[in-house]
Amino acid sequence: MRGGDPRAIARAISALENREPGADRIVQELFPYTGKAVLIGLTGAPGTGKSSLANCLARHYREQGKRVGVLAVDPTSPFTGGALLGDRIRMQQHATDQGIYIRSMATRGMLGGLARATADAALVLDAAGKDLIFVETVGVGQDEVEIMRLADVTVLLLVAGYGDDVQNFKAGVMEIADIFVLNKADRGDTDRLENELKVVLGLGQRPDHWHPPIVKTVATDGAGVPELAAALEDYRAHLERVGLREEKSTQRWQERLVDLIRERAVERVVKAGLGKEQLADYARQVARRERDPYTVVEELLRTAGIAE
Ligand SMILES: Nc1nc2c(ncn2[C@@H]2O[C@H](COP(=O)(O)OP(=O)(O)O)[C@@H](O)[C@H]2O)c(=O)[nH]1
Ligand SMILES: [Mg+2]
Repeated sequence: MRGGDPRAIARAISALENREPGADRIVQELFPYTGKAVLIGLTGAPGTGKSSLANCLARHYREQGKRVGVLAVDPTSPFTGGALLGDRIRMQQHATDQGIYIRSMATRGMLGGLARATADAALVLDAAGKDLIFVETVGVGQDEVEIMRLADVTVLLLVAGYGDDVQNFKAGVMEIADIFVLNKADRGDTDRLENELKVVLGLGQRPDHWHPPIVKTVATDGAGVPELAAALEDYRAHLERVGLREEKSTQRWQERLVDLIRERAVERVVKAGLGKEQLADYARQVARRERDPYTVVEELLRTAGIAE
């Protein structure tokens, strides 16, 4: 896997995704080899061109001899979503190149865990020597927000005339993305969108003093991709310069540790016998005021051996 063998990478990611017995050991053993890759989140509404842009970026960085991973997080089923079929066709041009690894992450089951699975997959790709890892996700929903928090840098794609106007996320727009991409610059009124965005961005100041740049791209022919790569490098250099890289990473791990504790606790309670029906029974008892929720939770934790 560390040599970049795609089949070994796929096996490791699947084992972690499915929480196969012994999967913990994979992370324990590969972890010392991680921390080198830069994780780049590509987010934006469906159809804004995230997959097309990931494809362009992958090509751009492969030409520079960098190794690239792409994780596509698609909430739609991999078997029904047209987008994924399109992704596969677009990505097929890289099919014979071992320096690039592409994987789509499916939605998880009852306990969620999509964000955790994606984070684990990124660790695998990091240990496998990828220099850059792109994570594509539509920016809505709990999972997606969690996934975007994993990224070292977040790129938000906007398309002129798509209705997802700048006005919609006026508040906090500075924090949403580190770099704004106005894709499909070959059509639509991109200049107007750029001006609107500039006005909104001009109103605020980020705590890290970064001024998010706006890059225009055409992901179908690669226009603007070198400029986007330069912006990514600028941001990385900025974090290094102001000494924020480690601080941000610590912050991220703080959140992930809490997520993992929560996930493991739920998992143990389920393993100790809390199925869907039992959960419904407990809920009914609480709803009828036969029992209070805290006593129920303490009892469940005790059964799972977590509480005394
Ligand atoms: N005209 C034009 N079409 C684009 C551009 N980027 C992507 N597309 C098209 O938009 C559609 C959606 O792109 P896709 O990359 O699948 O978007 P995603 O859902 O965000 O991953 C596809 O048909 C692309 O060929 C662009 O810059 N200009
Ligand atoms: Mg896509």
